[in-house]
Amino acid sequence: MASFKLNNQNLSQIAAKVLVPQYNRSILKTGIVHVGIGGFHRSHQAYYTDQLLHDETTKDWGICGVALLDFDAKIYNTLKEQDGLYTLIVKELDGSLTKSVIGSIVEYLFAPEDPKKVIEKMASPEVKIISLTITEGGYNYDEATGAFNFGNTLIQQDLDNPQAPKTIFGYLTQALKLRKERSLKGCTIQSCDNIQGNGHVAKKMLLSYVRVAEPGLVAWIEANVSFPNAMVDRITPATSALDIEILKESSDIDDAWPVVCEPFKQWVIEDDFIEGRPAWETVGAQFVEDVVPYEKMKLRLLNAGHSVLGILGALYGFSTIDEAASNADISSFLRIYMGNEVTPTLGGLEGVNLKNYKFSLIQRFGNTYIKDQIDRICSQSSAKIPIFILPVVYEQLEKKGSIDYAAFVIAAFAIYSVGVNEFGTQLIIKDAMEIVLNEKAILSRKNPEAFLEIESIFGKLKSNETFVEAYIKAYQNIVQNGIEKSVKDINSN
Ligand code: CS2
Repeated sequence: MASFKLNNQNLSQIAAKVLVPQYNRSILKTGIVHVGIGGFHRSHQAYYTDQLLHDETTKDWGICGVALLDFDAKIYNTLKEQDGLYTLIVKELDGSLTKSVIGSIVEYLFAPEDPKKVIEKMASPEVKIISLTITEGGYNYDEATGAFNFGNTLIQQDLDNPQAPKTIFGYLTQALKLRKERSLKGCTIQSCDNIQGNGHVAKKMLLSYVRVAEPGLVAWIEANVSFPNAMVDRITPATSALDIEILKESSDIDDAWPVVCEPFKQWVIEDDFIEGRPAWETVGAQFVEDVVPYEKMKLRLLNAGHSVLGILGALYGFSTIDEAASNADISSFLRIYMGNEVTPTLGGLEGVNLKNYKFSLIQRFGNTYIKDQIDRICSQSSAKIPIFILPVVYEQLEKKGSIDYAAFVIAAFAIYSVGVNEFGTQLIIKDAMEIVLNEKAILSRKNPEAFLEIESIFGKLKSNETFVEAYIKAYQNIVQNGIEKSVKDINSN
């Protein structure tokens, strides 16, 4: 049987096989502009919003998806050809697939093609929320000092050409300026990235930029724009060619870019939306007063857990997270790291059972159907490690707690950054700091401390004797005895 290209016209045929939007997409207002329409946005916020739009009374919260970077042309073109529609494929724990067509993205823009259009859309009175998944690195701060990085050439270009911005900061500044000039209301800027205090960071970075670019706008932003913090969670690996093929074979849907994800999802949000918000709580999101403990729990256990599995897994020669998680030694390492080093830093979580959370993580990491790519997890580690792992190191050093497992992971990352493991497998270093990581990793073969000299990642850690001692011990153990034996060794200490 022929397959149907996913688009509005074919939706009624597709509905015979798969759940499709049961609401009238053509009457929706665009209340949200979302920047960064990769897999995670589409398995998470766009999914929650799609669920909500099934309630007939909700008509104000369609999403306009913005592709910000040249690199995002493919996803933009796909959404354009498919009228904003895409299939979400949930890989259940028993291997079955739950598929649905998601309809909440009703408009899509490609910023490099028409920056003005994006600025106008962000300034449109019906838009109440500008949400972001721009990755950890997208917030443009120096990991060690927390300061906005004006050295970034794109930022300099935005300061020189405010009307044709390239970065999120240039876009937001122009859009908010228009809102102010036109005496329109403000809006909410909602970060959906894995950063501790993501709303606070978004605000701090935007204001740092605006203070230089448009100083007269600072007070208006402070009074008219809110920046809620949130914890976001749903494991969303990169879509493979096989996923696309299986969807076509099993459901006759020809979708150029479906999204695959795990069944679990969580969204804990601070209720601080200055111009109103969708009732996401009716479809499972939690609104809380203080999201900090939830963020810490997720970043330090799930995201750090991913980095541990990814970095160690790569040195073992694995290519997916479930392979690493099912190795008994790596899995014990992870449990001990979570129990002895992370858990002591997680106070103040009323009503959350940490033991159950950690147990469920081990299950989620082990889901053999997800096949989350180790390459995906290890990519941009220079931005992830300072958020996921180092805060635990600093807190533990302060209270004289254990840091040996964290130091081991950093040593493993130094060895990873050479670009090849002890079995001769090439490792892909996809990182904004790729060159410096590789240079320091090579120097570390003679002097392991060289890696810790990357101050924009490790700050002053190289002068902490306790940490350096644990790091060197781990580094030498891995190099001399191999990754497998050294993981066994540390686990048995
Ligand atoms: C991952 C996250 O990027 C990473 O390293 O840990 O993408 C993770 O899968 C998501 O945050 C899950 O919510």
